[in-house]
Amino acid sequence: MKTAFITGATSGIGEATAHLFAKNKMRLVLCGRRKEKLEELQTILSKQTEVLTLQFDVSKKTEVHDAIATLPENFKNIDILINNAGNAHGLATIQEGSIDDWDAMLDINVKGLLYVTKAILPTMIANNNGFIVNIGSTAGKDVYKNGNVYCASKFAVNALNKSMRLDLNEYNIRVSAIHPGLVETAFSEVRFKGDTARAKKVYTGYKALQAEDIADIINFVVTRPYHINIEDLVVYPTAQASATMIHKN
Ligand code: 8X3
Repeated sequence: MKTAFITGATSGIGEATAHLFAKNKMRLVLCGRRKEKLEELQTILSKQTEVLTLQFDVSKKTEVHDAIATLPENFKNIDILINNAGNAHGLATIQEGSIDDWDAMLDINVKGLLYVTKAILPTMIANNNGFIVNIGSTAGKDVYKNGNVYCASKFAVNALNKSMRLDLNEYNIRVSAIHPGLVETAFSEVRFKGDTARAKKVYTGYKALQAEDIADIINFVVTRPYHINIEDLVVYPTAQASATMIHKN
């Protein structure tokens, strides 16, 4: 039985991936900030597989380190790390953007991914086995107006995905990224700070990707034979041709 460790498991792509992995009988370590949501997932998914939940904030390095240090023997040997936790905060020009929003995005999307990876790697290296899947974004491939720091954080994920693979090559560790375009999750509600009407507009007039679509692709990537390492996959909804071109009805 493979053990998968998922950050940001309490919503969106992370939650959908947890459900699919449970169905496929992977042992799960589910991480997030919301205790009640983690408990709810544990109750549901424990019916299908072994589940451990860890409550911490990826952007707090001590919390990350301490939480991962508590992993019991049967959950310690992580085969698959899904670096999924990430958010957008605000959508504004550089001159108008909020420094607090910038800090949050860089702390969660970049530093958080690094803290978690650093804490998990010693076991993967010792085992000479492991798979890290970084959830980036099409915003890490192309910039768009007002995207500035969010795009920069996802360009950093893209760079880290490539460089981790170089550093970990000699340890037989696979490193992949998935870069989704518009996925209909709580993403835009967080970006627009609870403005649900504005968030909803992002996903109307066309069929956006669903969290389950990306979970399915993650599952495809991690279930290839071990000699196959997909560098990355860029995934758009059919109606989206680029970061800024979306055909809406
Ligand atoms: C999510 C896609 O287009 O909002 O990362 O940047 S986008």
